[in-house]
Amino acid sequence: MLNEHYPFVNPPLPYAYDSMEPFISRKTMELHRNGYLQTYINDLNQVLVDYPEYQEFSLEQLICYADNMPTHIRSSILHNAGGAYNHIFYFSTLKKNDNRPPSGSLADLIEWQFGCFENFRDLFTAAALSVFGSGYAWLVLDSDGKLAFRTTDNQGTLLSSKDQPIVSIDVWEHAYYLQYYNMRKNYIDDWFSVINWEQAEKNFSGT
Ligand code: MN3
Repeated sequence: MLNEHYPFVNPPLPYAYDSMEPFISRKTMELHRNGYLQTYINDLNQVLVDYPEYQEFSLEQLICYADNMPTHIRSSILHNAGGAYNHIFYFSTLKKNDNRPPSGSLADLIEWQFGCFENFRDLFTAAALSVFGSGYAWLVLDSDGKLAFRTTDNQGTLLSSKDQPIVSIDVWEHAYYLQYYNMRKNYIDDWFSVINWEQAEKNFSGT
């Protein structure tokens, strides 16, 4: 994502739209990428048309620099660049995992900190349920080298923190409503079957 700049383009999903069936439906994935993410990208480009001084900025740079921008575009930049950044990250950490827990160094730290995967899963679920309204729940590596759960509201990101994101779950209603209606818990439960643990391990180890 770092080298991308204006005009931003919606990257293709790294898998087919139906790859997460039955846990996340094809229709949900299509609407999510082609509707919601596309709109964030279109709206971000629209704001940047009149600001050539920001057209070489990456999504990360736009988000981190937004506080120094003119006040009338600040919230729009944060919302739309954050929306693009958060969705690309969320989509990148989806892959059917056949309900196999993670392996490798991330799994070792989960076991050391949480005792067992089920305990970790319960706490992650609670974090995702705790988002009031729209937002995301994140598993991160914090600045002390420990795993932690974070939540962000709306299209807020963790870029201004020292946390290193490992995986995220989008808990905006649009991420699940077509399939799960108001039952966020059922969506979260099923999302554990589509966490891309290989990508999580890469994000964890910084490779
Ligand atoms: Mn979303």
